[in-house]
Amino acid sequence: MPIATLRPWLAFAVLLLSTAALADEPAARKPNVLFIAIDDLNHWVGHLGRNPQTRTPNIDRLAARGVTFANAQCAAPVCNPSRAALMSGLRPSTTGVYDNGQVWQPVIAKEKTLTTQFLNAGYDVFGTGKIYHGSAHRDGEWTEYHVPRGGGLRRDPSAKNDGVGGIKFAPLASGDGAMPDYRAVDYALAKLAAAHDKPFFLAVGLTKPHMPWNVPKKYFDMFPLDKIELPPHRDDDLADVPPAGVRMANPRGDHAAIVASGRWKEAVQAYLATIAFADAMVGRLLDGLDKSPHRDNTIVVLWGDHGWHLGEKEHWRKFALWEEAARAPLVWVVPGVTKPDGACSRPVDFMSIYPTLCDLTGIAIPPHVEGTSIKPLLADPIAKWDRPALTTFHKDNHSVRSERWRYIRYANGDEELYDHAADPHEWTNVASDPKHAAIKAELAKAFPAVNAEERPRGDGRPRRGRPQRPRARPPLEPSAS
Ligand SMILES: [Ca+2]
Ligand SMILES: [Ca+2]
Repeated sequence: MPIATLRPWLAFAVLLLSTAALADEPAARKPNVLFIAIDDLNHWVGHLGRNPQTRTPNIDRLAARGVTFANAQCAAPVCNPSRAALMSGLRPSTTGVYDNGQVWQPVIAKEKTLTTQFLNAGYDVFGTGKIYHGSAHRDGEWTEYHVPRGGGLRRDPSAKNDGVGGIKFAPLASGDGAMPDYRAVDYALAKLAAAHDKPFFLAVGLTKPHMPWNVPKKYFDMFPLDKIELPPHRDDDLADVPPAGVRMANPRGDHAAIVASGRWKEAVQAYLATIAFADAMVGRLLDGLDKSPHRDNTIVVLWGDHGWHLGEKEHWRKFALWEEAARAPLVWVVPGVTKPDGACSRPVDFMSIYPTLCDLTGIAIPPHVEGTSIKPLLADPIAKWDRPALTTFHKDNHSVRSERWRYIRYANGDEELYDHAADPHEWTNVASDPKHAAIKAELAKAFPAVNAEERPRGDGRPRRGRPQRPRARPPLEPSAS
């Protein structure tokens, strides 16, 4: 085509592009939201300093752009209730959804969920991967939902075996591109690269570092086994933990098996490797955001759904109310609100995410929402803040975290109190010291007034196909002690 013929087309194309640019960035356009959920990521991220071996350069660079919360606590230390609470604004003690297997859909109306608020406000709401437990997503609460499927993952021949009992780990011969999380990020990158005629809410749920700790071998190679340090722990740590707490620790379960196997350090290596993989996926997302036309008008919030023990208090996994199980990363970058390198030590729990997102985007916070917006802390991380964080695991078992203290009270009345000013690893339970009675009474005010009965496991409908698996753990019932 001769140049002379091209010129009018070029002019037309330029006109189209500039019109699109104008339409894309009107002054009053609401910000987009990039909502990153990371499954089973405890506080082993570099910038929090809890584990100096961990390698999370991408989560750390996100934190350096905004505010990281160093005292962020989950609403429940298990996938399903943590996520159901965060996404609905309703605590486990309100819904009775305390554990995996207790289906949330019958007790959480569509009108109440976070994504419904954004749809109603005119957003396109995209989801991929694991946002709710089991990647559940209901029609009418998302514009589009993408679930990447696994397949083709192969174990590296150097893997000794597949772990110890229920603690599953082994390097993979496959590359990053075979991982379902990689494909979830691919979906998100396409959404970030595209032009949108509405503001968007993009939820990306990474399923690692949840077990099995199977990630490409290069991530294991980042953490040579002979350099691995066990996390700080005391062999006698449970001696001052009351019976209800010892039952949660379950020392004769995973921990006994790991110690007997001699593979504790291998498990630590595998968790670190899996975190490094998840961090690399976060890096891909951030690179995609930075290259996108939405870079300067997108709120980013990153959260882990709960913590993880790797032998501290002779406990493994989540399913407990101590710092290792309750604390998780929470990072916010909010254009026009946060400043770089913000670090907030105020206690917040993940019930804050829903109302904060509403607050930041001009959406009315629905009256059922139990959390509080932390927008004041995003603007000023050392602003005064007198609300503690609350974590619940099964009915009537709660942990309250203030800036200095953790107070746990179990259904049977057993108690633990830890002074983080002197004891960051919660080794010394001072609950029985009379001089702390006033502290306990003050913290106890944060326990919920309502403690709903446990929801039945399953949704009550007859099952097709295989019967449900039995509970992996005994129920936590009040003891007579
Ligand atoms: Ca989880
Ligand atoms: Ca102890």
